[in-house]
Amino acid sequence: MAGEDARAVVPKGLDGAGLRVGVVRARWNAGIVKRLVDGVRRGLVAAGIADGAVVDISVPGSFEIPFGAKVLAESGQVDAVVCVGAVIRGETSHYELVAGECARGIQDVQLATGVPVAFGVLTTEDEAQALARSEGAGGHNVGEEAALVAVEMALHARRFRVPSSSC
Ligand code: DLZ
Repeated sequence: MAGEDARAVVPKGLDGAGLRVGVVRARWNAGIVKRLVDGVRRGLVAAGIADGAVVDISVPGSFEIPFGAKVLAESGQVDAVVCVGAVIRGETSHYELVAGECARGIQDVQLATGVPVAFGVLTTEDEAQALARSEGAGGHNVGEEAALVAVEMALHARRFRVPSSSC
């Protein structure tokens, strides 16, 4: 079983000042998603990104998250997108479809647009697991982790992007 050290260590001094970030959140499992959104805000603030640099949209469910991310990524208004949602396994085959298409779609959007899109979507067996991965300050919160991933990847993109004036 993987322990705490299985998770990515956040690079020291991650500084997102000047970056603009879009957040896409699903309205299914709204209570869990609210906890993830709170985590996203904590992560962005920790990386030096103020609320004014964040644009937030909601979509019906996690299946719609990739489309929301695409709209934001193509808007030219954000340097990275953070996606949050919660897909909780029930008695339905929808779980595989919704979770799988959400993950695939998010990867497609970031590779197609060149705008990093972080996967802060919980895919869990039950609500207890979802609660354990969306904790408050100091606890484990996948939204907070995704916010820091978005900042890190946006900094990589900014560092290696060819300035348009040199084309
Ligand atoms: C349909 C559905 C189901 C069964 N479960 C979830 C879920 O656990 N989490 C979630 O975010 N969305 C779920 N949805 C809704 C789909 O994401 C989508 O909104 C609808 O199928 C309409 O396209």
